[in-house]
Amino acid sequence: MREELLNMREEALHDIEKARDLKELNDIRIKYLGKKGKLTAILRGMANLRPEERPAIGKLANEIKEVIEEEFSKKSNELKEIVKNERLKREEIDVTIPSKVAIGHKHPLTLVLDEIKQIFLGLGYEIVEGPEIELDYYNFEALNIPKDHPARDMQDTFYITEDILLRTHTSPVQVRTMERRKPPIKVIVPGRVYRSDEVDATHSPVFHQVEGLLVGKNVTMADLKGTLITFAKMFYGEERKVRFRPSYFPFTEPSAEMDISCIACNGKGCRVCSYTGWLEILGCGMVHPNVLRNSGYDPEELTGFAFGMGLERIAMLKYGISDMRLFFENDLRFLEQF
Ligand code: 2NL
Repeated sequence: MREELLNMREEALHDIEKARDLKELNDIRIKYLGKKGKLTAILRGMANLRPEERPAIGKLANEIKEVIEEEFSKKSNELKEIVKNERLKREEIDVTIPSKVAIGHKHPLTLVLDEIKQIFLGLGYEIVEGPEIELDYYNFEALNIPKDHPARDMQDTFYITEDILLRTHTSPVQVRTMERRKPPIKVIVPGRVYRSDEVDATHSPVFHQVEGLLVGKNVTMADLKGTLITFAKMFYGEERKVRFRPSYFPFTEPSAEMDISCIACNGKGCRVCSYTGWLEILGCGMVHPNVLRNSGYDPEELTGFAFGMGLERIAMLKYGISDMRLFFENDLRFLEQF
């Protein structure tokens, strides 16, 4: 019986050693230590032993049981450790791997506006904004555009009521600024403006303007020219030629259009400049005496100049974009190029 016990011990330890997973190990435990297990079976045979042999065999059986249990528990911990390590390996996350989060960037119109703002801030201008829903008075009347003026054609404007409309330019903000403050005034006014236009490559019912206004004592056309030539060269490059052509706006007198030598052909003439060598980039003029009077200023005492440009047009010329609709479609293939 002693022999039997020792053999079983060897067999059990060997089986435990070979177990490959917890399920197998548990089956081995049942095989040896379970109610119907081998150890139990051997111990049943104790009844046939002589009484004086029983204590020694009983002691050995208990020792063997303990050894098997100890080995079983060691092996069980080993297998659990292996399972845990495999799982850790499988679920490993390397937090140092660079993630491919797409970082957004500025819209081309914002890029161009930022650059324009920076130039005028450098020249001592202040940036002012105002309402997109305006009174007829500020959008037209105060700007020397009376009720019967052709620029007031209903087709060119979105009216909300008789007196309230979507602004067609940012000039009403300048009028409001003049009303509120004493000169000198030196502001640029960027913003969204509205016209009742059909969408095409060069028109949109919503677009953006940057206007500027300077009012003070002894302000002349020379100040206007100096300022706008400086702007054109800072924005488009020192080598650009600049010219002023006479024009008409109801709110300025005299009025002019400013051109730069074509950035595509350098003035030789090409499709971009319609073979003229020049690109029109803004309108400007000396503030009309009626506009100064409407804002509470005495035109005998104060004068000023003003200018306005379309942001979309400026951006199209700068980046060589041929269709204005691209700015508003938000197609990433377009936006990601800037
Ligand atoms: C253009 C031309 C212009 C102005 C805007 C202005 C504003 C006040 C008084 C006088 Cl409050 N003038 N603004 C003057 C001349 C031209 O814009 O082609 N814009 C896209």
